[in-house]
Amino acid sequence: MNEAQILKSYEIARERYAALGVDTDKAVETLERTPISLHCWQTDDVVGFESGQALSGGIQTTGNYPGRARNIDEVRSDVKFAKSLIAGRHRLNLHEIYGDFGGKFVDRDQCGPEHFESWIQWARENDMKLDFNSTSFSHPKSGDLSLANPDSNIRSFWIEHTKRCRRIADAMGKAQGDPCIMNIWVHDGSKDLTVERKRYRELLAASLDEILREDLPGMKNCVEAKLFGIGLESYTVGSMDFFEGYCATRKVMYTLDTGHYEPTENVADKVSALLLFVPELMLHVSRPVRWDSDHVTIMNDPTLDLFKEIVRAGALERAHIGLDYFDASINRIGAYVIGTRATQKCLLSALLEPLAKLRVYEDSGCGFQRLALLEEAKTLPFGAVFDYFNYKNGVPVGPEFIPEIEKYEREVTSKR
Ligand code: RNT
Ligand code: ZN
Repeated sequence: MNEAQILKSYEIARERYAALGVDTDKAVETLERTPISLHCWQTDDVVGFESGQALSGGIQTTGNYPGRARNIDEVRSDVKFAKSLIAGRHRLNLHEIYGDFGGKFVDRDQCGPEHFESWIQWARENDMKLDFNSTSFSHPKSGDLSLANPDSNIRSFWIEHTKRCRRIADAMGKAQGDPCIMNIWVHDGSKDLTVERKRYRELLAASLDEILREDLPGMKNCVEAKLFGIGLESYTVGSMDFFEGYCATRKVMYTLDTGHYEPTENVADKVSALLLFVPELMLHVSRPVRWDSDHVTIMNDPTLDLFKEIVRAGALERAHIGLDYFDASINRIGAYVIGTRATQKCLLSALLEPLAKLRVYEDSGCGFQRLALLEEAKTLPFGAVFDYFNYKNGVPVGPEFIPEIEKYEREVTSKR
């Protein structure tokens, strides 16, 4: 598409939306200033730089497409390249195992802000802010239980790790002048029947209370609920009910991973209910296929509905957008870019909903009119607005990013 076509299509789209009371310029501006936290782990199949331990903790990547990032320089290069194909200013979400350990083995109870100095500097140079995650999987002490382990030695090890991670996040937040959001996800659960459901949950709550005790104003905490893990199918300590209660009583941000619910559950419906009782949401936008398979995010109905619910709830400021998928079966940078652009498409589509008019219909009991407009909104010239957004921000429009990724593969990732 050439410039004239993009602008002409956008002009027409702007008028079509304006006729329904929607300001497309405003929607584009909102999209531009809404950061997406890019998950560094899409570049290397969640391996990190600690010791190359096999992925454990109930999560799994499938596929072995060539070109995985093998070290800190390759991860940085891939993130930087992916970012160049995505409009807007974004954040980078790091896990503890991605520290700059300088070739030395640094155990999880030894990590500190010094291992993330170079990331803080790199992020500043590349105009990104950092988010963070403690890492309790892929370690000899991970087992089936970490923060909920009845063995106080193992439990203390993970409490110490998570406390240190909070201090790292605090240092990041202070350095970037904006709170670093740190996610705590633990895989704790049981493969087979357990008669100690309550006991493990008591332990998890107590461990978290201890971890969160230190006042660290440079960071914000979020905790992630889950349905089940591979090899941990019968019981998950940190279930949705557990974390809903925990977040509501402790006033902690809830991490809503779209792959962590029953396959027929409506994840979008949770937004308004949770936001009445928890302070904020962290989203892990993913795509479950039959299970928590972490397929690449696409513009599908569940994701569109999720963002519509956030916009309808007026909750864009209280819902932080992060990605969480790991596909190793296709070009990983391609997967990164498809998923991030798809997330932006879903948010834009939500921002372009003729909400004021729909609400008037709803308030006056006009059920047919409301359904008709919801249907018609689906075929409005959304694509022209998304193309304009990318054009305006100097990134490839439409499928133009495909050859760019092919070139990077030829020149960089295929040589690894
Ligand atoms: C696992 C959780 C968690 C991880 C990342 C790597 O089921 O979704 O968020 O995917 O921390
Ligand atoms: Zn997640």
